[in-house]
Amino acid sequence: MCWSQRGGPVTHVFRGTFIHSTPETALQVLEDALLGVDTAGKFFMPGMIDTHIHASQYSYAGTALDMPLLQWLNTYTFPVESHFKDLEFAKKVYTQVVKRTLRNGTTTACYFATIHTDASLLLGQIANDFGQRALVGKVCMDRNNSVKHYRETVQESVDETHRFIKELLNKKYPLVKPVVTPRFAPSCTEALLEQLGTIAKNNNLHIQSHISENIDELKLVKELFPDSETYTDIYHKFNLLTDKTIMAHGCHLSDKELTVFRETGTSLSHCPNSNVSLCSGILDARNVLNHKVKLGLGTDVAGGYSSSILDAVRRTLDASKVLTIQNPQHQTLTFEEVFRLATLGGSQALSLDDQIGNFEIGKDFDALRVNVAARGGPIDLVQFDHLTSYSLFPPICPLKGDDRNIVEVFVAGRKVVPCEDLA
Ligand code: XAN
Repeated sequence: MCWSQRGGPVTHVFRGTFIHSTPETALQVLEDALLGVDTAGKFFMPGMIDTHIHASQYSYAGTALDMPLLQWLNTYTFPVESHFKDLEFAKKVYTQVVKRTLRNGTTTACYFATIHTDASLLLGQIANDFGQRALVGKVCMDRNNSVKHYRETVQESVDETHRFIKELLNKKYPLVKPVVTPRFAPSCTEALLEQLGTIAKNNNLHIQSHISENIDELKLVKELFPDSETYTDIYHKFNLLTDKTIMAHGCHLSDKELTVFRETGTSLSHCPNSNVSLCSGILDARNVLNHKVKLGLGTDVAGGYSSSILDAVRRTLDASKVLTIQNPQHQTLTFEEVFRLATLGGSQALSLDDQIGNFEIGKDFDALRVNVAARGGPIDLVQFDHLTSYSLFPPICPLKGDDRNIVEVFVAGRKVVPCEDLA
């Protein structure tokens, strides 16, 4: 740690040529110099990674949380998602969600779109235009008895998935990739799951889906797939569990299933806001980590009502503390562990940790510049005057701060917040 002459730590170091005047020299040129700046209350942290978010559900985030998962899907989600065949509507919502999540410090997002290929391609284009790193999934589902016009045949789903992958890759967006997206086992027949496993394998693509979120869902899965011993076995059987697979929720996975996750390199997205908002369950994240399963955080908009990973950090701590209240032997997650889940953990969960997740040499500069005492922000100066250690700044911001404290956002070295409104 370097300290400035005024006693505060040097929090910014700029490298380059500096030109100034001194009492002795009218113009002093300092070539290839390092300038340390003492800006108390400001720091850089890695960009946050949302490992599970439904871009199409952003349109009703913060409403409609009065039902458990299966009824919620049938009543709200499927009718809303069916509207995304309208590209104007899709453009409006996808522009909002990309702008908002970037503003919230999400430098990488793993998105579910809808079954509509052109609207899903549009989401990829919008993420690229605004400079967000993104995995984008065209949703696949050939089973839906409640909203019959919102489903595909196996052949349509397979053909459109091929088209989606081909057209998105042809765009050559540097930071946007396609992800094979079977919605979840209850929405897909075995025939479709099998084909999607093959497509992902042949194209070496990421895969995303949901698993073991809610008890009624588990019962439905048993009815629909009577030959599979566990929920995990269904995906495993069709080659959908790989080291590029991310499964959301997993609240009710057994230790045996978590072992399959570890063996296959499959990761989990912890979505604590959604898990509580839809009364689905509480993931024991400590147990997941003990099983050495890769774990990241997800907002799961709109089962989760917040599109901020800072919210997911808080909810993850709360969920862990609830488990400790229920069982004092439970080893509560620490703030530091949860901070890691929001950043490096997310990058590992998406198998992007060779590129992002922290400031190790060789990685891309996906970063947030944070100002604890941002003017008009939620943290009062008087509080942080009481702090004696600069090491307390990082915790206070994720726990009390919000987007007002995130003054700049960089993705792959490009400043994307503040940004020109491209819409
Ligand atoms: N399972 C789901 N869970 C969830 O939280 N949101 C969804 O859209 C969904 N689809 C299947």
